[in-house]
Amino acid sequence: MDDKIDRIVAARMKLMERFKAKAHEGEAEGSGPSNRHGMPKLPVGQRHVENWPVLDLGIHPMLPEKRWRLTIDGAVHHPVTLTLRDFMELPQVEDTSDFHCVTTWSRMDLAWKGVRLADAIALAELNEDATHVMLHAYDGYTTNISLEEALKPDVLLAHTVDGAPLPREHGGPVRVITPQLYAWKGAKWVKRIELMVGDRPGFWEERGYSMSALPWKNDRYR
Ligand SMILES: Nc1nc2c(c(=O)[nH]1)N[C@H]1C(S)=C(S)[C@@H](COP(=O)(O)O)O[C@H]1N2
Ligand SMILES: [Mo]
Repeated sequence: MDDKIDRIVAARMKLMERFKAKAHEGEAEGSGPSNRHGMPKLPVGQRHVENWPVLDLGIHPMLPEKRWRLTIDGAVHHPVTLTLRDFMELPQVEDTSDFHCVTTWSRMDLAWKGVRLADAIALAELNEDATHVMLHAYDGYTTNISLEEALKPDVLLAHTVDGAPLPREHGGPVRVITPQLYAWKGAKWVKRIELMVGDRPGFWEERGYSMSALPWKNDRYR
């Protein structure tokens, strides 16, 4: 199993070195018509895919409803742990958004249903000095997001996509999506939302990926 992760990491590091070897001076934004935020629908350095690739560390945890829990803790006044039933009773929203992977594919117009990450965080009443969020997942994955990005209304804890329950390989029963950041910031099989005072790198960020991950700035690595 560790061998498999090592191979995945090595492939990603090779991609990172290739990207860094090229000049990206002055590059920004992207191409095509604008999205709803006034940014080009296809960010710089990305290409469209019609399929939806599965990208992760090769571990797809089995999470029966009985075992699934979501904890919101860290720099909060009231840490909470939700069952799947508690979670499904939170306000539900629907939103169609795009998905940009740092390995250069973009999958457009996925129709999501779920709970706003902002609403889940509000349940725990975050401390005034909280600045970042660490997402922890059931496969051991972690990723960090600034609170400003995490609270955007299209950042969802998603359980449904294109009208069907989110498949296990895409992070079901519940994953995070971050349509305005590269998709590695959206933890599949999310387990814990840790509010932080200050920033700290997650799995890929420790290995050289960007802390901020802004697709329209070609902000992939650091
Ligand atoms: N738990 C977990 N979440 C994860 C990952 C992972 O390895 N584990 N990979 C990230 C990466 S790099 C991408 S591009 C997207 C891929 O989501 P998909 O497999 O549904 O396309 O999930 C992100 N979230
Ligand atoms: Mo990715």
